[in-house]
Amino acid sequence: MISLLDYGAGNVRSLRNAVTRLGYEVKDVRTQEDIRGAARLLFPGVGAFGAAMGRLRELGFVEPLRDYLLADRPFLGICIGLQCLFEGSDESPDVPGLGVIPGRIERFPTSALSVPHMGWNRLRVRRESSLLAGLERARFYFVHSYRARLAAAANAEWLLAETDYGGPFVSAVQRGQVVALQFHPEKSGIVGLELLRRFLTGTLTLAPFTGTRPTGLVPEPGQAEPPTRLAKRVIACLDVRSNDAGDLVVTKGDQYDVREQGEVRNLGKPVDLAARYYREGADEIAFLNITAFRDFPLRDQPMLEVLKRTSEQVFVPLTIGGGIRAFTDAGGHSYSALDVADEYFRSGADKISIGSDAVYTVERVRAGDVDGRSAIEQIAGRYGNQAVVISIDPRRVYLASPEDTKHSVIDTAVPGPHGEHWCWFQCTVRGGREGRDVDAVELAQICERLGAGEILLNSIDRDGTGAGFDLELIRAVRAAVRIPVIASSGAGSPAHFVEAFSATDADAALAAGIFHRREVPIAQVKQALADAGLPVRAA
Ligand code: 1PR
Repeated sequence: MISLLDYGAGNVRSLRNAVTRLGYEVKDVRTQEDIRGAARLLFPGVGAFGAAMGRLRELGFVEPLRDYLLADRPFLGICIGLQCLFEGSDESPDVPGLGVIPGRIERFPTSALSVPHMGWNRLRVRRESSLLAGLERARFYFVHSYRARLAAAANAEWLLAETDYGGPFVSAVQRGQVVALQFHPEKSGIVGLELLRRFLTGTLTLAPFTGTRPTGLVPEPGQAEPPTRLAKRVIACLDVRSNDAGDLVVTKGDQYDVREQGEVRNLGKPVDLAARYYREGADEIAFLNITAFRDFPLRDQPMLEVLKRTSEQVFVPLTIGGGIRAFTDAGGHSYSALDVADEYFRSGADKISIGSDAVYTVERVRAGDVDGRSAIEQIAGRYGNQAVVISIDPRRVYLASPEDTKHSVIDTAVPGPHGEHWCWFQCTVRGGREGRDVDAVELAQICERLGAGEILLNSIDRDGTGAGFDLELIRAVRAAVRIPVIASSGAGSPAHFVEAFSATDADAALAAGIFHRREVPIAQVKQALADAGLPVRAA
């Protein structure tokens, strides 16, 4: 029996699923007594530092939790669950942390880095621990905008592992049976499950802290290890919709047209395909409910069921998009975009993606209609920025002269039908059916300002063509924002992934058709990236 400290701030379904998968039962902590009586306590902090600490305080959990930690009883904190152990965080400067570990949590500098630090990175293990033995070379999934810095004298005795991202930060701490991780073992595939299993099963061993030198903080001369590098992510995307027989299928369009001789293309069953991509080494899986703009997703029970079943067997991040917007049903009952997102998170999503509604929001912002209640702000406020992806569906609009538009224009090497070499990237809504007067660069910038954590950058021109990613589009958007950008649409070969990562600063690349049709295995893409010297998580 494992006690789970879920204080209701966000989605911890992934962790529940992982623990259940390992054969343990989860008991929710509801009272102070539950903390005092726990045999093993899991604390997957979610959301913002201030909200997490505020909730612990409201529930009267701070003192029992401190007592539990100081008594060296088995504890595993994850992400914010690590940060809360420190004295405080710049994320919520007036809110004290649990103060068990000396030091403060600071934001990553955004000047030269994509923030959040999102994706698969390595650890430099600084002390021998049975928790990490043999996993020293493994990659784990991180997603966070704040981090604990190493502070030699103050917290060296806690340091278990460090990771580099714009300099070193604390990625794991341990003292006796108390462990906390900045990364998410429940989203780190097989190695993450193995790490969780070690915590759940035995008594952890840890080499003693000698105190002679702050372990690992200052490498001995000549012993400096190379910095760890964040891997470029490879994402498999499943466009899902009902076919004409009413079955939910994975489909795939050519430039967003998913019908072939009048029929919706059927490329497989969503849960089976997602599970296959997980086994084959996809770093993330995305589902896009592509006809959700017509229907109300909360009534789409089969889609929610697909999510639930997928999250029980896929232990890498799961993104769901489609239909995230406010809605009033036939009975006059109104639902907010947050209500829809809540249901997606409850069903197993780690991130949600917003398409059409983001375009309408940007139009409103531009018109000065700003009330702080956009879907992006509401969902990021509740689940954190990293949980909000903006899916952009742009199409090239060619111009004879850059003066012909007020939008961000590029001088393109891919000329238009009449030899035009100027173009802008027009955002569309409703699955590419309708162009709007917003360009992709402006959309990305405004959404970032509102709190989006990542951009999924499709291209209607390249979708399903196998002609390679639209590098000019990726460069234009990447240069305009600090949040991670996923290159999408047009992958036809492993070389296209290498090109996307070598010729642009994309953080991740996504493909659909080549994976569904088994033309290129994910492992082959990873191998090509590794051969090109790019950091990847082995498939
Ligand atoms: O507008 O919030 O309801 O979200 C709808 C979502 O569904 C959006 O994210 C939109 O991109 C997606 N969508 C809508 N219609 C289609 C369609 O294809 N008819 N799919 C669609 C978009 C694009 C990619 C695709 C890549 C890679 N799919 O995600 O997977 O282009 O394909 P490739 O590797 O085969 O080239 P809302």
